[in-house]
Amino acid sequence: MLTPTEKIWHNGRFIPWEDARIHVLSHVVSYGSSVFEGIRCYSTPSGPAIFRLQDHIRRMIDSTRIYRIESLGFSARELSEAMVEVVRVNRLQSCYLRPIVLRGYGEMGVNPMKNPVDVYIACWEWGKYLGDEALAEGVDVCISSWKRLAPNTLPALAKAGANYMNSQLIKMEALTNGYSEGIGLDEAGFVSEGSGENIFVVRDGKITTPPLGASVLPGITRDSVIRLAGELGIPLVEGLVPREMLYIADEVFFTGTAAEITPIRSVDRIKVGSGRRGPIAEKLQKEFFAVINGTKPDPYGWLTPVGAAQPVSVAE
Ligand code: PPE
Repeated sequence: MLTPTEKIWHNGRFIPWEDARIHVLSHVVSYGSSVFEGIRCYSTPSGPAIFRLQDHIRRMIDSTRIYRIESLGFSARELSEAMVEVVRVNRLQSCYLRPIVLRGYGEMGVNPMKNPVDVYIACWEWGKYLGDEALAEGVDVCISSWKRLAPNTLPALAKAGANYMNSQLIKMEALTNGYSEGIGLDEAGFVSEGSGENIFVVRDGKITTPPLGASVLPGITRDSVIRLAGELGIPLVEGLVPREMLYIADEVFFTGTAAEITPIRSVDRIKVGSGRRGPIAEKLQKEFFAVINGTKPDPYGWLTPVGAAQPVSVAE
């Protein structure tokens, strides 16, 4: 169960956790009209630090643009300060941040343009997404019978609430059938991504990840792993991945804010490689965790220290 924190940021003010409520006839409830982000804040020796904050804010603003939300009423800088402040006022060392932009209460009907746009930012402590053992042991996954969003239906580059109805179908089916996670194929039948993770495949020392055109979310962790692989001299391409490549790969792993870098040890009960975390996933994890835990200097500028930002107005 979710453990509440004290405060949630709403349109520029802090409100008590339990007061962050919406009316049942808010546009978002009937029509799924929200965009959101998921961001991790890590505990480092110099205090809490938010991972790739500016990149998450940029993607959130991209999502609002796709859905014709013209203004949030807050600049990227103000949003960034608000996120830092949310962590600070809740006095957390490490947490998960969930900014949500939603079409609120006012008119009913599909047209959202007259409804107010509300911005919330919450945070809470969130442990390991796919179980405590997942990062070291790997997870068992299946190919979903549900495909991902087809191009030009629901835009996959937007992180919109409605997209997660598709993710829920994939996830529920996987769990019902005894797997930890499901992988969606794209409209053409190529590998797309997990219900809440991007995917990477390794064969003969070379990494492939599906391109953005394969109905994937442009993951921030995906981008981080692409960068880390470059730094570590591991060849990586963005390219179409046929389903059966998962069965003959040496390694397969997921990336995501919640899942971080999670090895996959079997797909459809076919063992991936040796059936355990492979050396490339382990190498990437090591580098990734060294940076995010602050045990190694952050050469990428990925961490925003929570201690260093200026406070925004805090109303009780
Ligand atoms: N694809 C999907 C569909 C997705 O939801 C996520 C994040 C990713 C890829 C990875 O993106 P990124 O986090 O930027 O590396 N999924 C978020 C939501 C998880 C949830 O259950 O809620 C997350 O990992 O925070």
